[in-house]
Amino acid sequence: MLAGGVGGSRFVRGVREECARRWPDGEGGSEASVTVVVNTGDDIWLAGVRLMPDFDSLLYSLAGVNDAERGWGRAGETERVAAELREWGVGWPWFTLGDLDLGTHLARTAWLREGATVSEVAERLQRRWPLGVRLLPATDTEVDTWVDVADPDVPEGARAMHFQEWWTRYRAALPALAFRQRNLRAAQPAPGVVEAIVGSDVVLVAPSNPVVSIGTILSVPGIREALAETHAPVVGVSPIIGGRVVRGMADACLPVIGVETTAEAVGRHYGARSSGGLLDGWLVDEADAASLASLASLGLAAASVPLWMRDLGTSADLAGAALDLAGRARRSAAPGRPEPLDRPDVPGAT
Ligand code: FO1
Repeated sequence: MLAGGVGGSRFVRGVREECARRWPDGEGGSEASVTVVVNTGDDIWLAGVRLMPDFDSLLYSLAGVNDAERGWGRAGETERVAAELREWGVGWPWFTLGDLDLGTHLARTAWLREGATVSEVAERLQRRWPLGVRLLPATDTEVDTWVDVADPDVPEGARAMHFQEWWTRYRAALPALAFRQRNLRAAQPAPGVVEAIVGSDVVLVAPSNPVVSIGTILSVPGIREALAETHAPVVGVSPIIGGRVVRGMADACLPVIGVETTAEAVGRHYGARSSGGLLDGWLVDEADAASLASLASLGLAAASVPLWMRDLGTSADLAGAALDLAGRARRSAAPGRPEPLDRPDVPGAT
């Protein structure tokens, strides 16, 4: 799977649950093995420590120690150190580093300082809890996303700030001109990423931010190529329902790359693999069923199902619908081949 943090977590938990339903009794509750390629564009050095917000959101959520209400950080968090840091004027006053969460950042930073790579650190962090899935950072290179925002007070008319400042301080309300990932040219997929994509049976694209989460993963040189190469069907889930963002602020990001905030426009933006794009299948909400014919005409296997992930059950149902659509996409690519992933009915399928 390709995933960002907050939007990705629920879907990844749903996939883990659905795999345990379909292929029970393996390690971590299921015989299926799930690898998640995680966005690292939101990562940042702050107050002397390395933060990996999307990775941590997935880690905490899969471990069941996340703050589900806020969508980030640890449950039962306290903020004593954050209060001290504010007194010292270290870090950002609008950005809270919880005490338990800081433990993770300190451990990560210590290991990085000792010479471990980002993916080695990610592996060590995952050893603490039985997650049932493997999390891989998209790249070991620091590709932090920066945002160009219009600023009439500077001679250039624009200034750059880290994505986290734009997102948390300004709640994405400052008009963005462009998103740029640092060091992209030097970046390579982290060890295991290409192998996971090329060697998998199904690739799922989570309903995460198409620009700053999925877009960043795809911009790491080598990842798009792996997705083009894989024999697995690639199926995405729309993060937009009825013209509205499900979670997060993707509606502030999509216009920056000239994409409308609709499920159909995001599907078009990703494009059909048969014509050089990313996807074989695209899952939209029932509210967007009117776009199915037009999506099918692009060469996408498209289906509409309820996309709202209200709880683990609805998240698992959505994961099941994505796997079913993958089965359909695979069958149309290789007719007659037996399909182990299927359940008989995909409601709303065209
Ligand atoms: N989001 C906020 O809106 N305010 C915060 O103070 C904040 C702190 C924070 C600390 C660690 C961490 O891993 C994530 C944190 N987030 C915070 C969430 C994060 O900024 C974004 O939601 C994601 O990067 C976008 O997916």
